[in-house]
Amino acid sequence: MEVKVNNVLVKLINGDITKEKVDVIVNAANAWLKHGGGVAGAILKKGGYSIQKESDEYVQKYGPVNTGDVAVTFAGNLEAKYIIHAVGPIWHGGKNKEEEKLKSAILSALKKACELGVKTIAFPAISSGIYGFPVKRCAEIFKESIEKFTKNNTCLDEIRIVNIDKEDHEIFVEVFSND
Ligand code: AR6
Repeated sequence: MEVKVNNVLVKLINGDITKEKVDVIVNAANAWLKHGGGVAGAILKKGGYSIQKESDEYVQKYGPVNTGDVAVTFAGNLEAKYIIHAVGPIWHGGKNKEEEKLKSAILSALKKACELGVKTIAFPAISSGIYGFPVKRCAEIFKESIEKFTKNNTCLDEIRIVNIDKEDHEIFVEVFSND
């Protein structure tokens, strides 16, 4: 599915994010950039150990990444130029500012992509897997964040949201179809 949000093309894709041909792939990371399962595990498996090595060096130098913030590494063997590691919140029932923190993670990744001077970016549904964030609410927050960001966007041409899970992907399609 494709929609134009302000001046940016937004594509929702059912598939493996590591196969996307984009300038930046966003990782659904944890604070210590220890890439375990889910998207992070897939990125490491295909991108190679250099991504973990660079991540470890980052944490050694700057400390753990705050929830809602991002860190950048190169993308190893992946076709992308960079990985933006975005740390989403763990869902604790919604009373721990999880929504605000997810929005911050998305907006921080978009802003960082502009600083890197890239044109295309692919996001996973940050926090909605191992971190337990409700998928529909996650999709709504993605939509709100992209609408907000693209009002003043002068750098990105295309934003993709890629999910390997068909049902989760369909929830995103439904949310982005509603005005
Ligand atoms: N391509 C696209 N989407 C995927 C893929 C893939 N290869 N694999 C999973 N998904 P998750 P989180 C979807 O768990 O909740 C890791 O251990 C999945 O269906 O990757 O933010 C990290 O190191 C779900 O909708 O991210 C952290 O510790 C979405 O991606 C922790 O998990 C996000 O699922 C982060 O958990």
